[in-house]
Amino acid sequence: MKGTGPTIRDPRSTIRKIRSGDVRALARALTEVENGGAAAAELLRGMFPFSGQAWRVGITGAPGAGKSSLVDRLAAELRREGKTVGIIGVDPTSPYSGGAILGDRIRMQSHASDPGIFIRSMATRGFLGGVARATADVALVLDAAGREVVLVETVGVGQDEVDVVKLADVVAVLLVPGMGDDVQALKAGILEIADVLVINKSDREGADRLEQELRAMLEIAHRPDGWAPPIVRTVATEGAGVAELLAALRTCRFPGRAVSNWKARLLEMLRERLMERALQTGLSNGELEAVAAEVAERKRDPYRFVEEVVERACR
Ligand SMILES: Nc1nc2c(ncn2[C@@H]2O[C@H](COP(=O)(O)OP(=O)(O)O)[C@@H](O)[C@H]2O)c(=O)[nH]1
Ligand SMILES: [Mg+2]
Repeated sequence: MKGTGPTIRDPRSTIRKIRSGDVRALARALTEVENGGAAAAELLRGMFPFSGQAWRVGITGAPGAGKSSLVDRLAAELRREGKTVGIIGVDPTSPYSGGAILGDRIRMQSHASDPGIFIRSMATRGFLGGVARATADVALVLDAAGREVVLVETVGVGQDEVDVVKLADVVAVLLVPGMGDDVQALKAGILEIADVLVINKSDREGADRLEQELRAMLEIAHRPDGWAPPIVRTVATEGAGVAELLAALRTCRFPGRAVSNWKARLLEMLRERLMERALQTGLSNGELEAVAAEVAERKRDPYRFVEEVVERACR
């Protein structure tokens, strides 16, 4: 990933430009941050004091559930309110071609000429610290750039996706009618992250049944914080239910979440940084191979070795 696009020579002037609304500077900074380029750390440190203002909304669900369509409608609704919007698309199933997911680009092109909406599609491979780290950093820059709402679209409910949406202040999980037994299978995963449950494609048959299943699920399974996720029906393609969804999202306030999210993120940042240090100072690629061979033959103690590397890295 490294080496794509021009590098940033003067992070401080870039930050000034971003703060004054320069979207080209913003785009360049995001690339630098995404790729973990040379100026990334300084950019992030410089942007951090301006962050903490945006409302960050995560939208997740299976491929084809209608996330992009819904994000598109949510963005339009927010624009009507006069809010500035940043959109981050994290979608490993969509082909990534030159900075935008093709389908999303087409679906969202209604906003193409509106500077109040800034869309960023992320690649999902090749990040040093993982997609979650890159997405969180991109969201932070959009936040500090003055975007009032940041919408994050991510596929699925696997661990990676959970990590990605964890950066959000509120998370909507999209379900579609006709998934039947899948609700049972998804139960644990859904409840872990859903602040609002969305039945999209509710123009299709089976919306009533899905809602009944979800209500039954919510009656037996409770979140540790006692929050019962509201259920909202939408037809993203027509914009139906979008205002209701926005209202439901706005009822979600979780006072402890910022702290628990930062705790997870700090640990992740530390892990990444310590690993980097260990690789720089204590452990070359060749050495790892050699040591692994010795350990496999019981000629070397792996526990002692790890201690030594950590000591060297932290000196
Ligand atoms: N019938 C119906 N189709 C929808 C609805 N929302 C999205 N779609 C369609 O479902 C397909 C996938 O939508 P998309 O937004 O790309 O889903 P994503 O993969 O979750 O981002 C597209 O063909 C949409 O037009 C809906 O509410 N009703
Ligand atoms: Mg999509």
